[in-house]
Amino acid sequence: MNRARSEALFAEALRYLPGGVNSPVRAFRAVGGQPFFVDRAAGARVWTVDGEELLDYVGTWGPAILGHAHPGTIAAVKAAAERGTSFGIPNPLEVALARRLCTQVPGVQKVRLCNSGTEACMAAIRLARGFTRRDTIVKFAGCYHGHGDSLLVKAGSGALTFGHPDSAGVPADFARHTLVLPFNDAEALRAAFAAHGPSLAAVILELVPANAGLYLPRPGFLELLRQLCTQHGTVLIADEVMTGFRLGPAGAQGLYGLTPDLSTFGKIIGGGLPVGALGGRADIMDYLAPVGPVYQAGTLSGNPLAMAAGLATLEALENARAYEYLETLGQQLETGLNDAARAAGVAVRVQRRGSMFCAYFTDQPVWNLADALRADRDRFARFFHGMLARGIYLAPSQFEAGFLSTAHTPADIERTVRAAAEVFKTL
Ligand code: KE4
Repeated sequence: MNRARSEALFAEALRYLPGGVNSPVRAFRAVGGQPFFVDRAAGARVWTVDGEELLDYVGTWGPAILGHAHPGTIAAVKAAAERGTSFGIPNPLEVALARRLCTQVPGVQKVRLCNSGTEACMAAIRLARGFTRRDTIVKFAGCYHGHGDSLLVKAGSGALTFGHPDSAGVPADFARHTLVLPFNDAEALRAAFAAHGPSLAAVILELVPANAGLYLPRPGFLELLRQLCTQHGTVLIADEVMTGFRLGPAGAQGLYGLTPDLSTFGKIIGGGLPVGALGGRADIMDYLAPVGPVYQAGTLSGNPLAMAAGLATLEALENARAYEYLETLGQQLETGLNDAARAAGVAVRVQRRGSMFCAYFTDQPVWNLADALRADRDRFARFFHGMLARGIYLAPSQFEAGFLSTAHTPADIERTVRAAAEVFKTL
């Protein structure tokens, strides 16, 4: 495929943007080669500036659950834009989206809207610390909660030692307030609460971790976490930026029957426009300024365009049998890929929840980051490029999830499985 236009654009981008991108994963560093540039997108497809049509399983990293340029979303954004693009004044659309989030997610009594998942997770940590007057937080290795300093922390040397910065520029003093545990490790969780329970402000997690591929909570793990947080007065924060309204009308917490104290959202609730949200127990949320002492603010928070796009998306999800359809497509893709890999004699495990999936190049189940790191990244990279050459765009990293939309069809899945069967034979 001749990607001369993308290559020229990337050369120019490198002059003005670090790595030529505005978010690292887009640079294809994990799979090699250069990124293509998109011209437009519609439904389950994107078209590159070189005229290539690609079947898209990234879906702008989650927001495009209805497919790209969904007519209802576009119409809503156009109508809102005619009335002004930003006010910085309370507007009816932000109340409407807040009402919908509080209505659809039982544990959410109040929300604060912001402009990214990172903002929402940063604010959730600050709010939990302000509410409990404690400093220490717990996160799990492999879970990503945006690029806030307290959360760019990797595990310390021992399972119970405090974290170290996972990025340059994060002071060690910040990281030492973060304890990083292995996901799905009940003993480590019990030990952490036994050792630090009274000083733990919050535990934050993805209920279905999908930033190291995709793995699932072991039976009982979430229930244990809920019980320990309640017992110690620790705020349980469910980061549903990716899973919120992706895995069901009440997100992953609805699926697993978990009631967190706070939840964060993003992606789908903005219909592809910049958005984030923090929500949960009213007694905690009312610690936020201007009511309480925990400061959080944003020029574009509650922006009418993002609100209109998010409302249109959530309304479309509510009126269609969307989640049943997405589950059917997901089963077809998971079965098809696993069967094709087995037939080719290639060690691949497709792990999935609903319309989120990951093809790990390993023959062992993946329950945490350590398991995920055993996957064969080089083989994944060759698979990625083999599929791209066949017009199928997967997430450009073994440690990302793929996303289905209601715009994908069973014929798209059949085509994808046929292409994978060909590529598996070349690996
Ligand atoms: P944003 O700040 O990117 O809106 O959200 C951060 C975030 C928080 N929590 C979870 C569970 C997330 O998945 C994310 C962002 N997800 C990545 C995909 N792995 C966004 C893609 C990117 O960083 O370019």
